[in-house]
Amino acid sequence: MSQQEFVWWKHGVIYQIYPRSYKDTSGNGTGDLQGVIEQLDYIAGLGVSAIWLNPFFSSPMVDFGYDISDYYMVDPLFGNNTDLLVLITEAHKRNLKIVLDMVLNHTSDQHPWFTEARSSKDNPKRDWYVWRDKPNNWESIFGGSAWSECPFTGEYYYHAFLSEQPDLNLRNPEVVEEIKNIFRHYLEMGVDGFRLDAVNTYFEDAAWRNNPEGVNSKSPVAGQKRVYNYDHYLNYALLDDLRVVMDEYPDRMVLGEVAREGKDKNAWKKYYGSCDRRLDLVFNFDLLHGDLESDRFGETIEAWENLHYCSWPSYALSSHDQLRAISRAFPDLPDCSRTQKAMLLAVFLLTVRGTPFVYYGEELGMPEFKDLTPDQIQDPWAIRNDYKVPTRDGCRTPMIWNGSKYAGFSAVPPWLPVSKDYQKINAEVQLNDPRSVLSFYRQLIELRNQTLALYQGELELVNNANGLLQYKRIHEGEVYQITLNLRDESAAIKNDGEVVLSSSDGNVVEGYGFEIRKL
Ligand code: ISL
Repeated sequence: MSQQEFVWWKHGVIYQIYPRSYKDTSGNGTGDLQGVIEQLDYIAGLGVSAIWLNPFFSSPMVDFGYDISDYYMVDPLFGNNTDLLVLITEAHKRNLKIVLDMVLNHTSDQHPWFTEARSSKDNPKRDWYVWRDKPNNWESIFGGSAWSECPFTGEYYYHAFLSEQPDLNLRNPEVVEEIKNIFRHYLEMGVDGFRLDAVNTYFEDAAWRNNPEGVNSKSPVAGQKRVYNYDHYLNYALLDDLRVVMDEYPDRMVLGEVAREGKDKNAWKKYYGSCDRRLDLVFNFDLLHGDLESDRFGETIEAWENLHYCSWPSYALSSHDQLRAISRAFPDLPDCSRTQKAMLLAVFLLTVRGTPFVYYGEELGMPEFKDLTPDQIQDPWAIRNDYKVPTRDGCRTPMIWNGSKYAGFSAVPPWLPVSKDYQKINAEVQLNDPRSVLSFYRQLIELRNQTLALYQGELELVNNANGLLQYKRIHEGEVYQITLNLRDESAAIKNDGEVVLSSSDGNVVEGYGFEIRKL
């Protein structure tokens, strides 16, 4: 592979780790940074290029780290600042980049900035947050009003998420300066990039206009169309400003989460900016929600291929916020092994044009934990909405390392239960089985890393009808054809070229089978 042509965040695979659930070395039932360090050889063995870690900074953990109370400190639950330095150094030794999750929309209500700000109207930190003397009709994404009354001053502060997550006032230049300091602090330390949380919620309408009520939301707890507190034009300006800081350092990447799906990609375009790279990547929700009906894969490809050529696509099928793909895919699939389903999803994710995100455990075909009991549920979103929304805990259960008690994740009962079938589906078993999902991921990522057409080539959609998805990846004279049979019926396909990877022998791709062919 020519290193010059291989841009890590574009062509490599990004592996997402929810540190709380990866590996517990301290014996408290939650994962930690030492646990990630211990598993770096395993991660490097996958062939991925980078690790994105969900937040591990000081936090009261009301939203499991998305409520930060000190941006400069690792929370003791996860270790200490030295562990982070070791993690960066050890990852780099293995050619792995490190991407940190930066929550800039809000802090914890326990952050000293907020405890100061709320203490009085004339506190110097007052203007670091968003205040108003009376609420408007904006709803929190997590349910209820987006405004909470401050007991000390009688004013209301705005929170797009939980009341414990007050929104920062990003119109205040002092706040932006501080964010730049945080960025530089970690960039100096050697961090390779940031995943910016919820970038579409950064700014709100300055006139506080009410949102139109009750339309167009799939959420059972937040029904209004967020016209005045989403996608504000200042969001883009802030991202441009932060880009300047990123560019002070070579080869760094900035990825923004935009929790949206759909064919209209105009909103995404703005987050990418022009070819000046506002955001390098936008983490979208196209294939993260709902059932994965066969047409959605091809339709999603089409939509992304129609976007401006500078907007490099990204694809994720699973994350820490949504049901794991293996459990969402093809719900009425008859009698077909989970192993092959997981491989089929992997072929899509790892051969489509764009940056693939692999969520920890996905490489094992790790399922969603579906029937958590109310006393096991930890997710504040689910709990505060009386379990009317699907809990996000089911996709956050511990990594399944081996068949020992607690799946080798921890020596003590973990913060969430381990998958019921962990004795069959776990990393150790699969490392020793050449036909396992894990072996398949390793093989496929290696193929991808070595094949310009697969990691960088143009994409040409050949077929997207009746559950048969075919596309070509083309780089100069090199052409690969990918076939995904997303239905329960065999498909005869043309047998030109040479089969590189296939679920079956011969010229028929069986139901839910796949094939990669070099033409
Ligand atoms: O989790 C969701 C409901 O399914 C999403 O809509 C989520 O609110 C959105 O993706 C923003 O998520 C991010 O910020 C949240 C945090 O709870 C999520 O874990 C994080 O990914 C607040 O910081």
